[in-house]
Amino acid sequence: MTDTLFALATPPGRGAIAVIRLSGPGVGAALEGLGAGRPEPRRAVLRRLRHEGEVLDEALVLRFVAPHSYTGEDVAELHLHGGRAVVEAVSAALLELGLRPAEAGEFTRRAFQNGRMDLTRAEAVADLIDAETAAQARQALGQLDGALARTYAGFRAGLLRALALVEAEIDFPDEDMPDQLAQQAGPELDALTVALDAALSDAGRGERVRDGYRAVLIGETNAGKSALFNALVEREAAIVTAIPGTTRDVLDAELEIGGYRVRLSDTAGLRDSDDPVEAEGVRRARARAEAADLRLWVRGPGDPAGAAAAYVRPDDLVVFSKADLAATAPVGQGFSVSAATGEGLEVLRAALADRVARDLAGADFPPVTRARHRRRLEAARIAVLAARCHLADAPELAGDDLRRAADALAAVTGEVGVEDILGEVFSSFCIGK
Ligand SMILES: Nc1nc2c(ncn2[C@@H]2O[C@H](COP(=O)(O)OP(=O)(O)O)[C@@H](O)[C@H]2O)c(=O)[nH]1
Ligand SMILES: [Mg+2]
Repeated sequence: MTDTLFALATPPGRGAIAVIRLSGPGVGAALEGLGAGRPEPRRAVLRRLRHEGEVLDEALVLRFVAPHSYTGEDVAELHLHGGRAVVEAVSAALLELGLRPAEAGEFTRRAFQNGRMDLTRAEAVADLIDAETAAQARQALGQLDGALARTYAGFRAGLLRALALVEAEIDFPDEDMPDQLAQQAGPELDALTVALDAALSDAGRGERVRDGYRAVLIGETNAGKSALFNALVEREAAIVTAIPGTTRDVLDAELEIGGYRVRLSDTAGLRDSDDPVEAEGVRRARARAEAADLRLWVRGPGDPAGAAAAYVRPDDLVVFSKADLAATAPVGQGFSVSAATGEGLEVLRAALADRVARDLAGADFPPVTRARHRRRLEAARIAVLAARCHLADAPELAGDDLRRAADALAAVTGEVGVEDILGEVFSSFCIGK
């Protein structure tokens, strides 16, 4: 039998209100045990909560009756006065009444298990709670609304139509229409491949919105990268000295630019070094330059094109640093900035915001927000391509391929293969959700 859970749903510590949430078959009994009776569902009522003769708090009590609740079970919310002592006392009373403290994500996990939401919506709940920028929240809300689940359901519907044709062919192989199957199921699979490609080729847009867009500063030693990094992140995060090779480790900082989350990295100047520590720093700098979504090539006055040039792509930003020192205007396209005086920084920030918005803003598909989704989409795509090859000559194999593809997509929303993915999905939740 399922047990009954409780958890503090609001942040721990002192506050105006603290909400403890209860879920499970024992909620009604627990409310009675606290002297709150069984309030009418969905009506906020003020109740004096007591335990063993002691008054614990005067609280607003809200009751939901299964299945019409967040978890699909009986649920209650106790809106307490937000002091530690009150929360402790009520928690202790609930423990004595036989309730169990919830683990991270357990409420939402029950909501999923009771069919209140699919896995993509459960993940959207976690993303919305974690959202720090407007774009992250927008994306999570879109996913919560079921946009992702509907897209994947559409893919699956196409697969099942193709599968029905294949199975008809297997069941009635002697019908005298040799090419019919390939003719009918072929276009369906081709359309599906195009759709899966489009969903996959969004260049990690959804993951970037969620986890941060990766921008990296690269250039020669002493180009002024660390000084610019500090100016952009508005604190003395990196050490700046006149000694070439000061920066070794990659330094990361999170920025919010134009409503998007950006992870900016400062790196070691790219040069060959006999110092094994610096050489390792340069190796890491090169790896980051390769992997980033955008490189800012920082060039000091008179810096040669140097090693960084090899990593710069046509769309990257070129930044001419130390504008306060430069005797003559730099040659070529780029942004002139001075970390020392702040000159040009706003223009550079605006250009960065434009770039991030251009790379991350809308596309036709609801974005793939997690590596978990991407892996399944890729598996589905491979299986569909295999089915396409087998369609004409080996319908049994094509049928197997299509079932594999359908299962891969169903795993995204949690309709099959559920047990092994639940831990992956719910481990990142906070307690009380
Ligand atoms: N005048 C001036 N000096 C700068 C500016 N930015 C950096 N520097 C100096 O250039 C040197 C190297 O700077 P740093 O940021 O450590 O370069 P990095 O090796 O590319 O990280 C230091 O002596 C800084 O004080 C700037 O905007 N103006
Ligand atoms: Mg540096």
